[in-house]
Amino acid sequence: MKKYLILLFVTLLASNTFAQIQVGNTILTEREVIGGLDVPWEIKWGPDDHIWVTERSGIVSRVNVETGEQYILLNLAPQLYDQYESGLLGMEIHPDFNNGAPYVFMAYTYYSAGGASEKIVYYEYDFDNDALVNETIMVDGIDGNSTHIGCRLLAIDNTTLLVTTGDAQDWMASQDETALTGKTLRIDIDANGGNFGQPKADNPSPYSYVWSIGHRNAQGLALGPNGIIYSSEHGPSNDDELNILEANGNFGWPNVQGFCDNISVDYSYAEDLSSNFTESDYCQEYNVIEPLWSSGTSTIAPSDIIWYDHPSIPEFQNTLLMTVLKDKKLVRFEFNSSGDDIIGETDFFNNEWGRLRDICVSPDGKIYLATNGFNWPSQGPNEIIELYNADYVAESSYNCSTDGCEEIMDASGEYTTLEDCEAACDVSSIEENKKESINFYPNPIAKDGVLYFQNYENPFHLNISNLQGQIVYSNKVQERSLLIQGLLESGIYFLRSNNGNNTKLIVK
Ligand SMILES: [Ca+2]
Ligand SMILES: [Ca+2]
Ligand SMILES: [Ca+2]
Repeated sequence: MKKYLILLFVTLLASNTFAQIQVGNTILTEREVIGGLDVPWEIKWGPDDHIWVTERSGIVSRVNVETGEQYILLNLAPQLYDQYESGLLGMEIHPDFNNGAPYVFMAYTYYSAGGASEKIVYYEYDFDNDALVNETIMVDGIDGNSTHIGCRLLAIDNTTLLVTTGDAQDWMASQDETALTGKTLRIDIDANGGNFGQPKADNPSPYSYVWSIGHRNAQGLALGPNGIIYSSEHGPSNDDELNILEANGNFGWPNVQGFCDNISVDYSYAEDLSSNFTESDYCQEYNVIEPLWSSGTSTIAPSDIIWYDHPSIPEFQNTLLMTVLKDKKLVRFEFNSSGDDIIGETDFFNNEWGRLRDICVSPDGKIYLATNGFNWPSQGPNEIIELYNADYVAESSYNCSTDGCEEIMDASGEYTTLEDCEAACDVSSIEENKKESINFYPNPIAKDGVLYFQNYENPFHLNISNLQGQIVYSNKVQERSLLIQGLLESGIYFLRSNNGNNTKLIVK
C-alpha cells in the first residue's frame, strides 16, 4: 500500500509541478508561479529578482518566483474606475531603482467630473516598510472610458518613459495632436535632471507629452536591438497592428486601418474618408506610417510584446514574442538582421492557458506569462506561468572587478574566457579610480557635524545607505558641504556618488 501511495505522490508531482511543452526541438518545463490573481495586467522582472505585478482591480505586489509568496505593496482599489477593460493597467520600474531612484510608474483610470479619466503617476518605494508610498501625478486628465484606454509603460533608458494611450472611444481624437488619447507619450524620468515627470525636451513639441499619433489602443511596447521601439495595437474588427514607433509619426487611426491598401476599411470609424478621398489618399496626404504587420480581415487581440534574446530557448532567441488575448496564444515574429522587416510568423501555445495578457523574462532566460482566463473580460484562471529549458547549461563568463576576474554563471559577463578577462583587467587602475570617486572629511564625524567634500566642483548625486543596504538619503549635492545633524543617527554608512563606489562613513 505504502509503495502505491509513493507512486501516486510521484505521479501527482510530475503532472502538477513539471508539465512540459515542446517548442521546436526544445522541451520547456511549465510551472505555475502563482494563481488566484485578479486579472494580472502587467508583469515586470524587478530589481529585487521578484516579479512585480499589477492586478486590474488595484493591487500592486511583488511575487517571489520560487515560493509564489505575494507581498502587497499598494492597493489602489478605493480610487479606481474599473469597468470592463479599465482600472489599474501598465507599470514600469525606474531603471535606477537600486541607484537612488526607487520609483515605480503606473497608469490607472479613476472617477472624474466627466466620468472616467486616466492618469500616469509614480510612487516611491519605501524600503523599510516594503510599500509604495507618496503618489506623484505626472500626467493627469487623459480622457478615460471603460474600454480602449491603453496603457503600456516602458522605460527605454534611465531618462525616458514611453506610455501608450487608447482612443477612449473618441476615435477622431487620435488625429488631434492636442489630445492625449490615441498617442504614444514620452516623459522625462531623469532623476538627476530638473525635468522629472515633464515632457522630454526633445519631443516633437517640447511642451507636449505627445510623441506619436494615430493609435487606436496600443497595449504592447518593446525595445529591440539597435534601439528600435516596437508597439502592438488592437484593431476594430480588422487590422491589429505591429508598428515601429517614430518621433512625430502618424500611424493612421481611425482613417487608416492596417496597410494603406483600401481593403476592409471600417468607414464607421474612418470619418474623414469618402469615395473621392480613400485610405491610400489619406496616407499620402498625412504621411501615415504603415505597420510592419497587420492581422488582416479579422483580429487576434494582441497585448504585450517583448524582444527575447537569451540563448536558453534557441527557437525564441532574437525574436519578438507577442502575447495574444482573444486568440489565446503566443506569436513569434522573426526579423531580418536590421530588425525592420518580418521574415517569419509562428503561433505557439494555442489555447494552452487561455488569454495571454503579458510577458516578462528573467535574466537567466525564463519566460513568465500572465494569463487572463478563457473569457473576456475577466474569468479565471488568472495566473503567472513559468516556462524554461531545464536542459540548458549556462556558459559562464567573466567580469573584471576590484578583486580581479570573477566568474558569472551565465553569458552576461563582459568576457567569455578567463584569459580575455585577465588580459584586460587592470586591478590597479580600478583601485585608482575608486580613490577618486568620493572624498570627504572628517571621518568619523560627530552627529551634529558638517561633512566637506574635497575637490568639490560640480553638483553630484549622493546616496547614503545604512549597513542593511537601505538608502537613507538620496539627493543632489549642490554645495561643498552637507549638514549631518538631523540627517544621520550614530552608525556606519556608505556614501556613493553617481559614478560608483561605496565609501564608508562613521557617525559618532
Ligand atoms: Ca510586461
Ligand atoms: Ca496604423
Ligand atoms: Ca487598410
